[in-house]
Amino acid sequence: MCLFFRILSILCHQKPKWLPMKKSVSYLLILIISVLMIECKTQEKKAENESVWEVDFLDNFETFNPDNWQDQRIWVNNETHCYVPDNQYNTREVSDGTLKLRVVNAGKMLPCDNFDKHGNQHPETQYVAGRICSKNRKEFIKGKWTARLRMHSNGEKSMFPAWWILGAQNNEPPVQEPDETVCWPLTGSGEIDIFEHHGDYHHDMFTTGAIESLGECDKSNWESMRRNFPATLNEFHEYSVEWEGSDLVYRLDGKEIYRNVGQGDKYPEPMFAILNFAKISDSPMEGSWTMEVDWVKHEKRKS
Ligand SMILES: [Ca+2]
Ligand SMILES: [Ca+2]
Repeated sequence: MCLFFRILSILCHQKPKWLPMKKSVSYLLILIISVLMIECKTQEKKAENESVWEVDFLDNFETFNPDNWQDQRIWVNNETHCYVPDNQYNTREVSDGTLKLRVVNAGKMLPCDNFDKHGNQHPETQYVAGRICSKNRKEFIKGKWTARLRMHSNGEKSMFPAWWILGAQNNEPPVQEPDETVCWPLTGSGEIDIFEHHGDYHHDMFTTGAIESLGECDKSNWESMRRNFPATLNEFHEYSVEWEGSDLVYRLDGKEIYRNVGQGDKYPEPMFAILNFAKISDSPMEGSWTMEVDWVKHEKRKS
């Protein structure tokens, strides 16, 4: 039974000698009951969550675990940075229980081995960045994906960090298995963005929602199902998406903020997770930008 009922029961059967005024006792009781009711509700919510979901993947980032993640070198969106592997230039640091993904100004022009989907090689650049994916490591059909993360700064021009999931048959690098042949954003290569921050337009704001496929390679509507929401980006928050019936439900710290009604069944494929920090436009930057991730989790519904 909830703690609330136990304490209330004790209070109702004991006369408090240290409070002579009947009125004061009433006020105190009301206050205590209110606090306990909130506590009771929180406990019930937690119990409800535990009865619905079962964790089948959790990475707390105590180390960089190659069974869960691989570096992803790819050139998309005409971005000016180069993704580099193995924490080069401190772009993918794991320390003190968190992952730090960074964009870093290396201070000199560097060659880049990133290729776009048409086989074009990225030109030399002074900007390097971190990007990891769970492709061919941890892939799940539906369920619930959550990450706890924060930015070290936000709202600066060209910042483009993201936490998102992508269909496992996506045909972009790295292609490691024969069935990775489906072009973005068709089914098998669908995209759901859980957290994305565009520093050119937003301050303390993030975007969440699915990308609508228009049924052809590279044809999408990225506005129809995505929305912007306020959040204190330099504090840790939990950002999640889950399949509920045929809906996709988006939560900030467990509270529903948005829903793609009837869209869940359009993403029936196994999906993998991506965490990356991109630099989306030509605006210059100095030093480094950091996105810090405490953990990533996938849960499945208990049958
Ligand atoms: Ca695969
Ligand atoms: Ca952690």
